[in-house]
Amino acid sequence: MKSRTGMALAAVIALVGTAWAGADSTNQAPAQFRLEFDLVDGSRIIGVPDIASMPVQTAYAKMDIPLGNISAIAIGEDHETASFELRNGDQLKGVLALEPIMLATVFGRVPIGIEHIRKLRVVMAGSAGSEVWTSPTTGMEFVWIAQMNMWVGKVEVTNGEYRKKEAGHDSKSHDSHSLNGDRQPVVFVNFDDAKAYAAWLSERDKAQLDGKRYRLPSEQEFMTYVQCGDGREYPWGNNWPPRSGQAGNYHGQEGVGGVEKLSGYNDEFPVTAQVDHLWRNPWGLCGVGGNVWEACASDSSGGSFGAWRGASWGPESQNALRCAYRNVGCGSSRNHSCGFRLVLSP
Ligand SMILES: [Ca+2]
Repeated sequence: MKSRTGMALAAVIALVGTAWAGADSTNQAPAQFRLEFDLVDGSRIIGVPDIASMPVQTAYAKMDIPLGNISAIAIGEDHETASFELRNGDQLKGVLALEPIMLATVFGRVPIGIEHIRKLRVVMAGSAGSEVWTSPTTGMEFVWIAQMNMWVGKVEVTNGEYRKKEAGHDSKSHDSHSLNGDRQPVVFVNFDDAKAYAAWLSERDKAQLDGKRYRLPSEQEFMTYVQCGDGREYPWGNNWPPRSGQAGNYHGQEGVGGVEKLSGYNDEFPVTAQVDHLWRNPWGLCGVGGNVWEACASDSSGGSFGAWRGASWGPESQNALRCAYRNVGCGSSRNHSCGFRLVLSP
């Protein structure tokens, strides 16, 4: 523990604007943001950056974009060109003039040069999506949604996680594409199967849950996290059609079969997608729209069926892709496009 004198000295140094290079220098970084880097070698690193904006030269202007306006940046293979996804839905291309970013990580301070970066995402620290709970039994991740005062499953429950309870479960295949991979969402489960799984996992993780339990979300809770607090029409925003790579897994041009496909959209997943590969919404949740219809309860007791929500990878109408659309098909049916996501709450 640092002495009072040390703390006073640090305060003085900070006051006179001198760089403080001691062990606590990470505290000087703009800690309201965290950056998540996907690196060229396949590794991932998370930390607090020492910058508050990104300098970019576009075809028409030189700009300095505050991190708070940025959702993600993909870096081209030339290690220079960058595609920005902004939080308001705008897209921007340009050249990044970037010194290595100093990142305060759990390993200490690490410089990350642009040549190592494939993609980076900006997460607002302390906001939804920045804190994760991991189920000890399954490894399933839940993100803290402060606006809801509860944890929501980051992704849909997968075949691998479901088979920890039902070892023989088979999610089958569709048109010779497997639906049964460990990281694909479990399908051929109904509302009662999902409810039983939540109860089983609550029992298995009980010692760590501190009185909380896993359950199915209510339809109202689903509406809150699919709209991310801004009343959006569709899970990705208000634009129609969605932009490729910036929505979920729907029946795009890559879809199988002769049924009409989403115009101008290609998500590269002909059937269910591995849940980790899906577009992430502003609250840090993947696949809330598309991939599989998710079983929701009528209220937050999680006890009785409300509706299937969020649409799927299969052919759906434009209306069915809206956040508010309720698929009130039978809760006891099992098929290739219906699965579920869990929440964790008191
Ligand atoms: Ca698709």
